[in-house]
Amino acid sequence: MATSGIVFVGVALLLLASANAQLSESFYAATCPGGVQAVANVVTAAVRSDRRNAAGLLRLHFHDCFVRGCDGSVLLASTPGSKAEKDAGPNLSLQGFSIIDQAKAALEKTCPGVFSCADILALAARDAISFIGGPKWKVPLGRKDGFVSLASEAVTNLPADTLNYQGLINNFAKKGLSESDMVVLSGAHTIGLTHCSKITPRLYNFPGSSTGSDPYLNSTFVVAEKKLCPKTQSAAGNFIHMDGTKGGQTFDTNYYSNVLAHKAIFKSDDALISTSSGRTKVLSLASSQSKFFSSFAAAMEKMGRVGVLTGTQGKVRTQCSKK
Ligand code: HEM
Ligand SMILES: *[C@@H]1O[C@H](CO)[C@@H](O)[C@H](O)[C@H]1NC(C)=O
Ligand SMILES: CC(=O)N[C@H]1CO[C@H](CO)[C@@H](O)[C@@H]1O
Repeated sequence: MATSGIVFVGVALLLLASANAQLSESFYAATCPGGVQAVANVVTAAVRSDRRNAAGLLRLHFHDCFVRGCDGSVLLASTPGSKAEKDAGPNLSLQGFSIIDQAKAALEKTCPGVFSCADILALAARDAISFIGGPKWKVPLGRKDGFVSLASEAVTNLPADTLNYQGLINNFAKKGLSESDMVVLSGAHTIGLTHCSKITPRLYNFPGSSTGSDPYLNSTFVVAEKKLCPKTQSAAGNFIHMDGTKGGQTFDTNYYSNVLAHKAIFKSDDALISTSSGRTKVLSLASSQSKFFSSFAAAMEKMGRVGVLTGTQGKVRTQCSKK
């Protein structure tokens, strides 16, 4: 029993290692030479016309990789009787599907049936972030697309914004990502939007608070967020920047400064400085943009390898939303 378990783990590790070895930056050099550039063209045009798209594309790749690996399954539409990842609670606010569809349509014209949706997602995140002045990372290619997309798996695999430090570590560890990767990748929240409903419970009627707001939060920040998110029911769906002190337009270390100043939105952001290990990492990232950029680039390349399908393990979809 124990021996077969060890053999099984050994074989699984070998399979993982060989899947990794099969990804390569030049994967499409012969089969779709202009493909990588074609994706970049579509993505940069979309981000130039609306900078918000950068956040949408980055989050799309993250959600893809955390549910069944980076296999494009986040793009699949629900089918009768089966609710897909994109229709799960945590995913309802995902953005950028139409940009991926546009890139895919361009690729299907020049090299039909060759370029996977999972690879488009990985490239799109990289191209979008580098276009807005963030770091640029390598994107080895050759991912295949999966066939399965289940809303229930999105709920169980994506980290909840209520997790504490150990909960976040455990969630990332299930994807083979380290504590450091987790702290570094959380820095993605330097851009992008969230809903007022995510912070209003901390602004009004906070349990046990004499002022009504969460005493952990900086009081100047509370005043500013209350203006953006009034107590009314209708304001719950209003959008606010996750980086509420610098406008959330630039990819920089300001997320970590917010966390240190108690000006971040989620409990999971606060959690990063709730242990001495996390606090040390946050202080270091907050103090050096070049350190943040190089660490983020390395962690994104690592995230892009999570659970990838290669070779005959999956297929290349011709339409990213359809099996
Ligand atoms: C550490 C655990 C994480 C938690 C708990 C978390 C949670 C969230 C939540 C709750 C939102 C707002 C959703 C909404 O209001 O509709 C959000 C947005 C976002 N997240 Fe995360 N996230 C995490 C990690 C990541 C990672 C690793 C990345 C990318 C590498 C990422 C990228 C983003 C981006 C870019 C947005 C904004 C999307 C937009 O503006 O359209 N997040 N996240
Ligand atoms: C809260 O933030 C303001 C600036 O926005 C700062 O002046 C103040 O010192 C902060 N409060 C605390 C308790 O750190
Ligand atoms: C807009 C929306 O439906 N948001 C949901 C996102 O997911 C969380 C659970 O992770 C729900 O509580 C929100 O209602």
